[in-house]
Amino acid sequence: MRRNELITIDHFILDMQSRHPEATGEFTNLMYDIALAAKVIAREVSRAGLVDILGLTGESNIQGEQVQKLDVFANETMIRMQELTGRVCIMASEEEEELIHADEKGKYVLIFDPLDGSSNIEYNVSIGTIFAIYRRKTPKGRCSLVDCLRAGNELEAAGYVVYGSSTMLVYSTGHGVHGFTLDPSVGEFLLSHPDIKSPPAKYYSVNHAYLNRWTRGLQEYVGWLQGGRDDSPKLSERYIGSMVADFHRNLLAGGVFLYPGDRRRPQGKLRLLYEAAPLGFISEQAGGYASNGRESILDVQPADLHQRVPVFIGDRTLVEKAEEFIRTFDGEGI
Ligand code: FDP
Repeated sequence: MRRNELITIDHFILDMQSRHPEATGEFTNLMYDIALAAKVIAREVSRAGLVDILGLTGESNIQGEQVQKLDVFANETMIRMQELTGRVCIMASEEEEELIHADEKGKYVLIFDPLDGSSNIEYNVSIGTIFAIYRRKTPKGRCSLVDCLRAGNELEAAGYVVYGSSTMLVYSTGHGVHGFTLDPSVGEFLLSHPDIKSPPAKYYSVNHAYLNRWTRGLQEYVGWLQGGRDDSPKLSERYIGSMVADFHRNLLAGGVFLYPGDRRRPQGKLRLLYEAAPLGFISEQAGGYASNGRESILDVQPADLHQRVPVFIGDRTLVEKAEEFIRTFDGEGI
């Protein structure tokens, strides 16, 4: 990027496409559609706090439109932006029990979490959208569950949008990770973070409230992160409680995010297809690593659409260290 050069996400994606002569432009258009959906959701997120002031908590707003909860709005926006374009054959959303069939001729499979961190929506705390794109597996006709139950190492692209102090879209097609910041005055995502590589870790992020339910290995590991041994990295802690926001901060500032399994929930809380695999893909592209504590998250073959998985993601050395602690104390309870 030349100094002071403004590169919109559309130009950037088109430029990437021109490096692949075999590309038909369909993927490019799919990415445009996602960026557009992100802008629409960002607009609504930025107005969320006004709902009470303007008295829009009833059935309809001043334009006579139905007022929707933000997570429902985000989900419908993602679906509406994709279902009629002919680019996507099937979709799966964290908000939907069932698959969403789109165009039989569509080449791509879109999996998304429309509004991650939803418990933070009401409090003006950062939230996000996560997306994963696979190529269809079924050669032709209607796509089905087999097109969606895919390991992260089959991803064509993945990304997320964080609605924070500004809105950022970050994505990767397997050729580095690139970040774009929304300039609301012109309504464009502008390239602000080309080729992101995570710096050495400063932070660890985990919900300490569950400490008493953790296994011995996990307790020892977190103690090590904090500075319990001579070789400890002595990190500071940051935990927002929106995975996208926690992940994003650690990606840029350096760090590791954990949502492990525990005695009550051995598989943790986070979803493999909607959260762990796409962010794992981004992390690896930025020089990090994502594990379930035993193996790469990208190698986990989902058996169920809404499957959960323990997550250790971010700085490679620190995630590998988590695997080491878990192996060392394997079988030891609390
Ligand atoms: P939320 O329930 O608010 O939607 O995906 C679920 C998630 O948020 C993640 O974004 C977040 O990291 C995690 O749950 C927070 O869970 P805890 O409250 O258990 O820490």
